[in-house]
Amino acid sequence: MKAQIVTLALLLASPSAFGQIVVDGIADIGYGKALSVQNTETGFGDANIAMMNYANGSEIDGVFASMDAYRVYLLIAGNLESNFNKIELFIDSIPVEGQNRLLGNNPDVDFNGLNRMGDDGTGNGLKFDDVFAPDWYFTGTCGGTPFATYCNLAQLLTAGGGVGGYLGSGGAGAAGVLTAENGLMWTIDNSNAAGVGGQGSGLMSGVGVVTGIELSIPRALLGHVDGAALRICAFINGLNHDYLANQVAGPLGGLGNLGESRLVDFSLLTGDQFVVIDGGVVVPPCPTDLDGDGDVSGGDLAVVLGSWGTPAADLDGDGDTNGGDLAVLLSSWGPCPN
Ligand SMILES: [Ca+2]
Ligand SMILES: [Ca+2]
Ligand SMILES: [Ca+2]
Ligand SMILES: [Ca+2]
Repeated sequence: MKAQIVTLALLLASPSAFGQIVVDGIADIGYGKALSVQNTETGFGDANIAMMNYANGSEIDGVFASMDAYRVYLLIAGNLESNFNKIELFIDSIPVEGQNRLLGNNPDVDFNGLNRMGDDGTGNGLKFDDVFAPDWYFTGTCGGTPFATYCNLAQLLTAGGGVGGYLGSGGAGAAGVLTAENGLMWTIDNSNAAGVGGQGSGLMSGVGVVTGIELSIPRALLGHVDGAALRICAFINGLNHDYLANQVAGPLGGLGNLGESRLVDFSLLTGDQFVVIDGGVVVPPCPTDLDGDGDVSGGDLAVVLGSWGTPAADLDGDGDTNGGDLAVLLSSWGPCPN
């Protein structure tokens, strides 16, 4: 038994041994291959400094995503320039509801930056592809000395008027993870110096980049239920949320920067400017079988105890391993269902 625990402790040194994802700004094995790869040179500067906490350009080289019973994980590979440019994420997590075209009466977050993209009263407003109607908006930014990140989250109700607010400040890499009160976690590793170049338009591949912006968001927060589609549209925007870069996921096929935010219409641009995270199989058959031996027993208990206070055996999605995870484990004690 003692030797078994030592072996488990060694395994825990590498949480990805369980396919688990660690929020640190680096793509984990658990993500599998990228859902989307950039195909367009960035119009917002090619980052070439290779520092984790500073970048001199912005690019989205690819999108990795994964989901478990409690959380959705995202790794937006690339860079976010440390000049307070924005990463904008729109999340379509609830069928039928949401805003295909951004209204002008959404929550005032990040100096009213969300509404800067919305309808100014003349019937415009950033429009997404036809099937995409996001229900949530996340925006992140970074810069300053010392380096810091800031982020906001807002609801996108079908008729507007939802709630939203500032989530807090963080830093870079694993040490800089922001864990908000609502359970959302994010950080950035800005060390990429590869990916697409800075020609401003034209084709180039972002394949191979595995560092960037990483988030973990509780599915309950997003109102996402098993089997529902989960779609994400991500793009880079200017300082005041008023000028879109050409760095979009899915990509633009060589186009230049898109410019004025509230005039952008993704439904008129070739391809899907969103990625789809498979909502079909999200609950593993036996999520508490942490050591994979087919039942929930002492070995799994050892994993939970050995991970105490870390995210390594986070079963209830609150970002660490503690009494809640122990309760989840004990409630499923015994053989895994077939
Ligand atoms: Ca990671
Ligand atoms: Ca929706
Ligand atoms: Ca690059
Ligand atoms: Ca399109």
